Amino acid sequence: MIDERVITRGIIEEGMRRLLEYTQADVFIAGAGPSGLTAGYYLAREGVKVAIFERALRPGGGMPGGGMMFPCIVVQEEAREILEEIGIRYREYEKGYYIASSIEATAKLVSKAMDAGCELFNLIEVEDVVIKNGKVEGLVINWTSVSLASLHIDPLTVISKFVVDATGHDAEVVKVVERKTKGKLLTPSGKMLGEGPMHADTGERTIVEHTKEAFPHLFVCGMAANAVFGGPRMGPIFGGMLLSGKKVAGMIISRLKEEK
Ligand code: 48F
Repeated sequence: MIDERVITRGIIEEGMRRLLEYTQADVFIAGAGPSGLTAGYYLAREGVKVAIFERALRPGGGMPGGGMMFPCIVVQEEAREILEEIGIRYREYEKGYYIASSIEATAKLVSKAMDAGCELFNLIEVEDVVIKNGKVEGLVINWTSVSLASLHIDPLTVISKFVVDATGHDAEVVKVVERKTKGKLLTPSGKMLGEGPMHADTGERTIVEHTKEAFPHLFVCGMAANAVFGGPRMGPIFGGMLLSGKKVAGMIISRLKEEK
């Protein structure tokens, strides 16, 4: 006989155990879109203790929706090796343009990241950061349902050595830091420079260049990088997102070694 009480106890105990395990980590990533998932994979692969907090019910951000709901993504030559590494099948559409299923790409990024040891919490959103000693030292999190229902309920705090803002177009974590530090970001003006209109070629290039530290110990990757350091959007070409996630992981791995 299946005992409902065991199911209930198992779910509550295991869910709590997982969250308790991540009250402290090396790296927390806000957002489980393509760039955050790629960053999580490359960090976890090197033994870094990392978790992603995702506001939505399902991970993937803008990836599963492909382009205007056609379930396909385009990836350019520079990022083909990441498709290979993650095991995403693709075909060459025109020279240097590869097409993959947006659903398969999302599923395999999630699977690879979690297999490598990256923990993923859905339905939790990042609403603020901890700043101590002039640097970001953690995240302030709450259940997504709390803000959806406009409930006045205090959040909880988790502590990490580094944070990655992978929240996409809105760069939500950097935005809150900009506001609370009154414009002390590591951008030329100290403020967010904002995203520009569509230009796929420039956007794909700048997104990788702009993948860097936006405030001490707070990095940006993916579309958030162009929103913070100023660059155009690029639509459903995803090479830049994958390359940006890989780049931010490499930068943080170096810093973790330097600051040991
Ligand atoms: O938007 P998203 O997919 O970000 P990305 O990795 O990729 C961008 C592309 O999908 C696309 C594009 C391609 O050319 O431009 O837009 O940069 O994923 C961001 C994820 O972050 C979650 C959000 O639900 C989404 O899954 N998110 C946003 N704000 C928060 C958050 C927050 N405050 N806390 C937790 N998750």
